[in-house]
Amino acid sequence: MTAKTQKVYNGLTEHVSSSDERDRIRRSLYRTDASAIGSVAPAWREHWTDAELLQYQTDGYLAMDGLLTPEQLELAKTALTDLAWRRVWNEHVGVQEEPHFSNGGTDDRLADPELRIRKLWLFCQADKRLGSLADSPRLIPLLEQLIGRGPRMVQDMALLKPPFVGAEKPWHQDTAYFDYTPLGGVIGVWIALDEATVENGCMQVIPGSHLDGPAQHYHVRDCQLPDRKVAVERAVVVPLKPGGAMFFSGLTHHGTPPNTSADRRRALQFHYAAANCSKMTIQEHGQWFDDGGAYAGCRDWDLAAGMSRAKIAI
Ligand SMILES: O=C(O)CCC(=O)C(=O)O
Repeated sequence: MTAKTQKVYNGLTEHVSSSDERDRIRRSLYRTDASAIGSVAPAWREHWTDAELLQYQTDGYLAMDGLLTPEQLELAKTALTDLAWRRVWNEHVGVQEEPHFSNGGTDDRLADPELRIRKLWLFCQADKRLGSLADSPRLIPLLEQLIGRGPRMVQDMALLKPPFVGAEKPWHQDTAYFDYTPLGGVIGVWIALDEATVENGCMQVIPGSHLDGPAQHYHVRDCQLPDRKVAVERAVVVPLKPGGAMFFSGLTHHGTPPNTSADRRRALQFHYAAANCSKMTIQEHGQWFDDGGAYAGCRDWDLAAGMSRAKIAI
């Protein structure tokens, strides 16, 4: 008898929702009403104000339009197209097709191969144009006000949520995926390259959720917070203009709804760890993300012998 090898979750969802499920997700797990719009500073400034810094502490996120200059914005979009067509590449770059397509789905409206990509990652070494955005002098001082001097970039990715078929990224905390401690030292910077709207799947966050600390994550449609634990009534949407950015704590609950619109929604996302952060083991991670002794984080690829994965009872 041959042993069945089980594919280990690698941080990429393969789930494809039916259109009914997409509708249910949009309606029941995300906000669409204008009363739930988060605040966004209207233009780039070198520093956050004291009031904004206080807001970051209480809400766990801050947003600002205009982080990228129009030139940087064009350069970022061109660089992603070059990656999508592998005109720029190295062996470390990762690419994930939108699960709709990798599971055999088709869509005649999306003939351009770039519109079939969900995610690219680890490209900053291969493409210095993108690398220079991650340590841009327009970004770093804003970041340092939030996590102190000398942050290290620990992840670079682009999320390209295609039109019509772009799947949800379910609600989660990024620290469920990272192995840096202290958890509060990890911060994400999500930069819109197209206008990010409620319709095409802009970021949604639960203000203040970072203050509750790490929460259990399970495999449902992705590694995520259980749907019934999402405080949708407290959620706010964070629409951004092209070049706008959201800075958010690695403990902030966030997600993006499916893209059912005709517009694509490209974004860059860089994560940084504060200078005092260090790596932790999977066992230490499992102490934060624990469900009665079973592992309830998202680092399945690290799971050690003897550790079991927590299962959700729906
Ligand atoms: O851009 C998106 O759709 C979601 C990004 C995100 O939250 C993540 O990759 O952790």
